[in-house]
Amino acid sequence: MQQTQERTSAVVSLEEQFQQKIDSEIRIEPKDWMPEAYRKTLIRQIGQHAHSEVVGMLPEGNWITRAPSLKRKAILLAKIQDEAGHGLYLYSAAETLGVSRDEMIEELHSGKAKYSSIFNYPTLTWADIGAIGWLVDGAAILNQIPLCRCSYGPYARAMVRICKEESFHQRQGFDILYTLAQGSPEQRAMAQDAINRWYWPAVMMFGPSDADSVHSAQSMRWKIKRFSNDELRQRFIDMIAEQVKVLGLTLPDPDLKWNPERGHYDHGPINWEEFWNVVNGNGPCNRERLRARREAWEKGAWVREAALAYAEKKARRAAQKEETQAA
Ligand code: FAQ
Repeated sequence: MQQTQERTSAVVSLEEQFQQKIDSEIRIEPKDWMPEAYRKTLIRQIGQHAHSEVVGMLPEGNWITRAPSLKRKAILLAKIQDEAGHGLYLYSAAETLGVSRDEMIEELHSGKAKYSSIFNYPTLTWADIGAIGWLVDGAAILNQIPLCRCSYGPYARAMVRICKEESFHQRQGFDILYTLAQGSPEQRAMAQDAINRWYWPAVMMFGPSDADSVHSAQSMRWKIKRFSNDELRQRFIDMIAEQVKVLGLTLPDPDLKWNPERGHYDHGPINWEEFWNVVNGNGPCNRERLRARREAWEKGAWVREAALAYAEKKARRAAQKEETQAA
């Protein structure tokens, strides 16, 4: 009995020490003690973030062969490759928490792990590539800059480079829309239509409202998240409401209005039914996206096998060489 009590108080004090480190802005590193729930929350969030980067390549990949010029094609290819890189940094960051990449990928393919709702919408025209860059990368940056100060070291460090690349992505998206907005009436209409379709899904990317966000309070205590979903969403709306004026286009929200008392834009109601429908697998492209990822995984099996065989052969040769030298 006394032993159990001693063990319990030892655990409590470990938790207290852990929280003190967080409160003093000391980073948590992979070998440090951490509560199991902290580890699980990070695996969930970083894993979902990595999956979002990788699934996020699909809607844009749809336009590589149809980009309107060689220059646009080269830029789009570079952007999509950046997203693949972001996925890799993030899978590596999650692996430091004791989960394997294969386990995470299996969870994505089985539908157990989520990825961002935004990537379940189709890219119907070239202007959608501009809207993704401007709105989706714009939302991603606002959400990710505070993650550079996340309490978990490997995640925070991965986010620094990711954020630098995301700001180039947003600029290229804005540039596509700006060019279209200055073009023919048809091009301008195409840009407006893309904004009309992508604006609300981008607003929803920040997750459920604070009242419905199950993880926010604890994640903020642990300084994984620094701001709530609604705070970041409001920043996004304030930013986009100003930038759209430069494009000379509009946002599809008749209730959008500057509120001088709040110092923010007021906005219309968010369609949460649509959000949960998409999150729960019933958006316009959920099935198509998962099918594409599973197929890519199966088709890439020979590459993984070849890389493994090569690594094993190399290790065997190195061992043989060592034996010969020792003899
Ligand atoms: N979609 O309690 P909360 C990008 C889920 S990267 C789907 O508020 P939390 C780059 C949530 O997981 C975009 N599910 O959760 C790019 C939870 O479910 P669970 C991705 C969502 O974690 C650009 C439940 O709802 N960015 O765009 C969504 O505290 C262009 C309750 O929610 C990140 O992942 C959603 N939108 O806050 C690539 C950033 N929102 O797990 C290519 C890191 C919520 O209990 C092209 N993640 N859920 O089953 C985060 O900051 C947070 O995880 C939030 C959600 C803010 C997304």
